[in-house]
Amino acid sequence: MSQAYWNGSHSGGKQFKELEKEFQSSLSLNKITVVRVDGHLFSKLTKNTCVKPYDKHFAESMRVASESVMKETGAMFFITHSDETSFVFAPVKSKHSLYNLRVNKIITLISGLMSTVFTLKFNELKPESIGWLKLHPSYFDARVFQLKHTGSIVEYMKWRQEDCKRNGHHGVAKKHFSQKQLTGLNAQGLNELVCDKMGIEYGWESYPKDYKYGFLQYYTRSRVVSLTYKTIEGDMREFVGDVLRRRMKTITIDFSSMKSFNFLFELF
Ligand SMILES: Nc1nc2c(ncn2[C@@H]2O[C@H](COP(=O)(O)OP(=O)(O)OP(=O)(O)O)[C@@H](O)[C@H]2O)c(=O)[nH]1
Ligand SMILES: [Mg+2]
Repeated sequence: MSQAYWNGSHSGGKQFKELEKEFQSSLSLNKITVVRVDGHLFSKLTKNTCVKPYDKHFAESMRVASESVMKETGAMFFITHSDETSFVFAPVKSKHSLYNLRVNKIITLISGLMSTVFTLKFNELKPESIGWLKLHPSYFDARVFQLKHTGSIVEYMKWRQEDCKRNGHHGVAKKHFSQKQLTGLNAQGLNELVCDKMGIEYGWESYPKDYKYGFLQYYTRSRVVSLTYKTIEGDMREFVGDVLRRRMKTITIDFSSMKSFNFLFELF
């Protein structure tokens, strides 16, 4: 019979906890928090399982996974395009919120949840992808940072949308032009190629707005909400009235042509 090894207190435990602490950090109070997740090596996943350059099932899987993270974590809203989503959290008031503000917890739990829900949804919408997924599990990286001012959020979202447009142009261009023809083209060159030089049928305008601009999903609050903004379709839409319960809304905004961001600040 083997000798019992447990003596009630492991003297090494304290030492290992100290080692763990070396790589632990916490977020600050009273700042806006942004967590961005991005699919790890999703070029391979999409190349082998998705319609090019835009696959509505892939986009829906991203939306559903992002929504589940928003519900679980209490993020105020998220923006998403391609294989990435940015979650925006209101200034943190208590150190007991958002996984006690522990960076390791935040990025691992959010990327874990995103990966699980994305895989389930993707497999449900594209059952034929199961063979690929079993050999190459799909999962996300995550990073977190904080901002002092609400204005910086707008700048951040504009930046991500530029990325969305550039990737979108590239995706459309790749479908119609050889790599040789695209070599050396910068973002502006790609933009001109896709928006000006191609027929309307195959051109930029014919692609879904989610692909071209990404989209934003948020909760309306249980108070009077008055939002006015220019939609991608060009019309002014207004939501005014008492909203008695939290409702999820999905909208698409062209940040580059947007004049007022008041509705975003209403969310804070
Ligand atoms: N076919 C297809 N590809 C898509 C779609 N959405 C995103 N992608 C692809 O997803 C990839 C995302 O690019 P990145 O995140 O830069 O590259 P990655 O391979 O994920 O690499 P890392 O993020 O660095 O791990 C690009 O290759 C896009 O073309 C889609 O709807 N259809
Ligand atoms: Mg990626």
